Amino acid sequence: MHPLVESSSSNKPIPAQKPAIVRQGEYVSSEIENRLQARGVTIDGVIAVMQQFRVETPSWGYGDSGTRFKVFHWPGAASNLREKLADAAQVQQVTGICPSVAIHIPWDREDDWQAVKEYAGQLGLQIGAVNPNLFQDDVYRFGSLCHFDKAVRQRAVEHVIDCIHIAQVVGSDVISLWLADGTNYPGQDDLRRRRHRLLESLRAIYAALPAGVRLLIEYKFFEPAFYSTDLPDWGTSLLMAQKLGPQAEVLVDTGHHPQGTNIAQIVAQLLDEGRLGGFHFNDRRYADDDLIVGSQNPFELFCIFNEIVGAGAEGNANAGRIAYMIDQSHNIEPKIEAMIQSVINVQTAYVKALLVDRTALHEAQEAGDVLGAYRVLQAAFETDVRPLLSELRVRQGRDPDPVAAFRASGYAERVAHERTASTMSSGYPGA
Ligand code: RM4
Ligand code: MN
Ligand code: MN
Repeated sequence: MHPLVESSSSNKPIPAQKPAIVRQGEYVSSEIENRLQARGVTIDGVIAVMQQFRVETPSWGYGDSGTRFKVFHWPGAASNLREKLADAAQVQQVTGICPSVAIHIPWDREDDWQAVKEYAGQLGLQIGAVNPNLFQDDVYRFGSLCHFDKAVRQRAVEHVIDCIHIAQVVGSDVISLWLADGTNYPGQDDLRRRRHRLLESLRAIYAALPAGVRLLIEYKFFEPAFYSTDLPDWGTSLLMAQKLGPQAEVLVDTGHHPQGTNIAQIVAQLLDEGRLGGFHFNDRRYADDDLIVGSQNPFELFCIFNEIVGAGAEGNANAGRIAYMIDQSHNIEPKIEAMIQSVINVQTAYVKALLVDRTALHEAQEAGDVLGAYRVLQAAFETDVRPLLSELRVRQGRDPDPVAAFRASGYAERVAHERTASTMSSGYPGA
């Protein structure tokens, strides 16, 4: 017998009646509620924590982008910063947790940053992380901050300092640094010398950081360089950050690791060192493809949040100041909807991590109950949190289904019609 079907001891025929239909959402939310209540946690408490959660979206995720083989044009895709901000405002409108937008310079080059700040403000947005491009100019053929030519290094440092100035005007407190620097062949350059140049360049940048502005150092194990990459892993980024000072931290791009890497463990180590600056969320199956975060491996994303929530519960200060950012370039999917879905996936992983019974987990761990501990995580991960997230949105006066709300708004059709005349490029190479 199905466990949810009550057994009847009587042999009397069951009178024909309409079956009591319990809406799935009601059933699951009451199950969550019961489970939380047993631990003295309320739905209101979880929702209050969720209301503080913010995810930053990237300007470059709204423009045309693609692979090195082809950039497919999406009708109405944003082709300048104002359009990207207008699209980001749609994501904020339906999710309520995305009030800031990361920018890439010079993809998002503008003359009047004060005006950009005001325009963003009118849309209910602010500018978030400023990302300097150090890979598109011809002079960067052999690198930027690690280049053997001091003049090139100097130029790259100056570009980052320009970005620091932009950040100050737009009111951003994050500079997010990713380098394409590396070599393609053994012997092409001296690896230790490159490291010394990197440190020297980073020191010049760090010296220009105003108080309160953080420098996030991103790593990626390969691409575009194929023999050596100057910032290939979290350990190298952490070493650099530690040499620079407390305003330098590590940025974890979830798509930038070799297959099989345990990202949750990296996150745990960085939290413990107090140097987890932020995330670039995306997913990938093979190499870095900037797929929708959580689309390929939602359990990995959950495990990452489990480390953060666990550290936060123990008073780890770093857990409370992490910049959660999406870094995706949408190729074949509708860009705004893909961004909304990404935000939902991040939110889902986070709320599931909030549902982990930490006391039970700790007890199982200390008792050597391997399976019991795993089952505590599994119980949270397998919880259908959609009703909880719907409840959160409804309490904020939003539609419970952000993708459906966006589709119903008619925005995509409107911009596809209005923006067709645009000839400007989004800034993405090839677009
Ligand atoms: C890299 C990395 C950086 C992004 C560049 C353009 O793969 O993820 O964050 O800014 O792409
Ligand atoms: Mn990234
Ligand atoms: Mn990337």
